[in-house]
Amino acid sequence: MTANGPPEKIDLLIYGPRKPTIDNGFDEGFVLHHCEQHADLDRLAPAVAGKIRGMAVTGLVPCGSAVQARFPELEIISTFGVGYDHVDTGYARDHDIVVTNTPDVLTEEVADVALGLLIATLRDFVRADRHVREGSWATRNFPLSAGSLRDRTVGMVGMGRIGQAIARRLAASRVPVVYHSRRAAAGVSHRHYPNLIEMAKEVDTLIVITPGGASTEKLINADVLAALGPRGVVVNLARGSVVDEPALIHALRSGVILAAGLDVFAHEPHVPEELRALPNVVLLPHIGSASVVTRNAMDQLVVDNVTAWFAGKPPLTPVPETLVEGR
Ligand code: 8YV
Repeated sequence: MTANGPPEKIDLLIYGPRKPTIDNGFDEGFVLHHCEQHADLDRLAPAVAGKIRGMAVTGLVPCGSAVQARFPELEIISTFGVGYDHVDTGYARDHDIVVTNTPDVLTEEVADVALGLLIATLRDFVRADRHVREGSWATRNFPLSAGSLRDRTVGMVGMGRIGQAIARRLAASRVPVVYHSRRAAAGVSHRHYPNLIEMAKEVDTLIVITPGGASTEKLINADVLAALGPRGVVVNLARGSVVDEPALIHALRSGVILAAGLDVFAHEPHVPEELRALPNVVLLPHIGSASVVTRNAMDQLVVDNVTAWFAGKPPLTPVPETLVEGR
């Protein structure tokens, strides 16, 4: 409350692509400022930057220490998406900035897409669709697919909430599942491999659903792909950074592995021409969570985290690195 007047409004920066669902989610207690891209931050007047207390990050825009340091009054970064490798949580923690993300509301959606992408890759759905559209079916049957889900063992790389939701779907499809992660996941009965190469040797399919960032950079490298072998299939819904993309392209081209289904890329939205030219890949434009219903739920959670914080309540979904009790 100001000395003699109405309550002071809270200045928020909406950083990333414009989203009406997020803008409209904030009531008149907030003043919204927008920067759609990193370069737009330079256009913010210093007087405005000095007042920003909250940031709603609406996409995978970089939010490192230099970005956060522009806003000395920043208290909360509420980012869209479950992954937050674009946010420097170490800097945030050291400067008492709470970071929130949008877990849970996208879990089942992304798991659905993982299974769909795996089957589309194994059973050649994209080329089969083209076969029908081109009118080729009347003259020749579509060839039998080299791949099938029936004779596979899946090694999950990552067994968090989405990994477990994927594993449930695979179990329902009677596909054996094992997993690699740094530590065994609590309450998960699938076999845990602390060593990724050891797991890759034992399975023929990897589904990558581990957080991005420095600790998982190029985890899926040439050695892992070689261990997976010529029946190998890689499905990646995590971050492009987790896969050594040139090594993957080489492995797909030379028969080191069979095929890949990719929803994420190292330099998305740019996808290398070598990858786009390969027949044994299914390429999606990072749509794991991209349905109207799920994206609306994620937008709402971005808003709800900020609103809770400035109402003096604990944020709903803080990331573990910056866990706080409230203001
Ligand atoms: C979003 C994601 O597509 O949740 C994530 O980590 O990668 C996706 O759901 C991403 O946040 C893009 O804005």
